[in-house]
Amino acid sequence: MKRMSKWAALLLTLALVCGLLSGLTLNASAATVNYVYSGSYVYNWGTREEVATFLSPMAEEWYKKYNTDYDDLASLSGSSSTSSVPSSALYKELQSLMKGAHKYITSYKSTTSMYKCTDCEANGSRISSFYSGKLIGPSWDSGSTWNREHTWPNSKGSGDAENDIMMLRPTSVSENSSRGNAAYGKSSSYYNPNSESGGKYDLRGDVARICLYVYCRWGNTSNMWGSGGVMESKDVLIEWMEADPVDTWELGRNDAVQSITGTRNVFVDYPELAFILFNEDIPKNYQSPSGEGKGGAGMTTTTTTTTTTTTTTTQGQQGGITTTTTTRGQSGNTTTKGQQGGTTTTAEQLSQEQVGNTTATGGFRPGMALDGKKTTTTAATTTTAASEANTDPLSENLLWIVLAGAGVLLIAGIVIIVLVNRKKNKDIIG
Ligand SMILES: [Ca+2]
Repeated sequence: MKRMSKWAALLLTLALVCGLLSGLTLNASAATVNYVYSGSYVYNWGTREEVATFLSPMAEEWYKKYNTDYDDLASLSGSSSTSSVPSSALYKELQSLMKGAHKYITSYKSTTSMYKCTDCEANGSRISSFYSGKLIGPSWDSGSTWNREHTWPNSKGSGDAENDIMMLRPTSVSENSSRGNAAYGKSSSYYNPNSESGGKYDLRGDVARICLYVYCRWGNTSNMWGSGGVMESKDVLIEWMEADPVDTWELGRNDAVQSITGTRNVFVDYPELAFILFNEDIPKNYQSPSGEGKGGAGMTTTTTTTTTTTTTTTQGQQGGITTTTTTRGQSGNTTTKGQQGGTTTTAEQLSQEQVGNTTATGGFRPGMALDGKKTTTTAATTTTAASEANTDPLSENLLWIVLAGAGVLLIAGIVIIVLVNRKKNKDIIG
């Protein structure tokens, strides 16, 4: 009996060690984004042409805040007929989500001082011209060297969207004029958005996702297609969405725009929804910020994520700028959806911030709960360049194998102890 008790103790110890190792593995798979702020505005932390294979912490919090996620949205129907898409359930839900979250609408004038946050690269001090990537600004020179490109031209009914910084992009004067008001497309007489960078950058998916944003958010459905619209055809849009996946620069810009206006371009976070909206198959092994293998027929996953936030520290990297590191961790079968369900919320209003000559409010910071308190605070962090890591599916599988093993060992230990005690009691009675 003594020997059996020793075995039980050994098994329990093994289970505890396995559990500890699992915890270490969990931390090792976490991805981080170091958010750098100018007032309440977040700098674009991304890099052009670096494919985004994870959702940013700000995005994760945003979807939690609006009590929705990819699965909710992907369960809604679109339509294979472009004329019917605007009346589809998915279109209506996307419009409601992006419009409802749009708390602050930028003025045309104010955008010039915001591009140093939204269109810089990796927290840099210069603006990256949209089509060419040429460095411009960041100071506004009244349009002599750079100006604002209406990716959805005014002449095509941009209307209220005219001042929306999501759509309005900074460009050098020359590339702005070479596009003119032409619709984007492959055929002659259409504008190829890659023509300015000499093949260095692929902007096809970028422009497709911006057009989809205006199409849904602002309801501009009558000027979407053909040479009189902004996109040659649905087929070209779908082809470009597949050929040019979201890069971290687009994702970082989505965070930056959210910090200004409160809303996001859902097609940047979940580009798969564009395929569903038009009843098209999601390409197999499609790379996207969801990072969860959503693409391809029959691919399913139950993995969800949780977000923890580390402390805020000021390093003066860009003079008075605050840096917050947010860690994105994988969390097994737990679900965070609906955590804040049923609560009535309003967008967190931060104090008024000066950016250039413009005053603006809006947005919320990563790690902030809806009541403005930090959700979780852990160890302090230092300021480093923006970085991220993709979760390796193999290490995730190993993690769950280890966790399952630990669980089996733990249960086995408990059973042995119970059996030993029962036998002990019988011996005493006997
Ligand atoms: Ca691109």
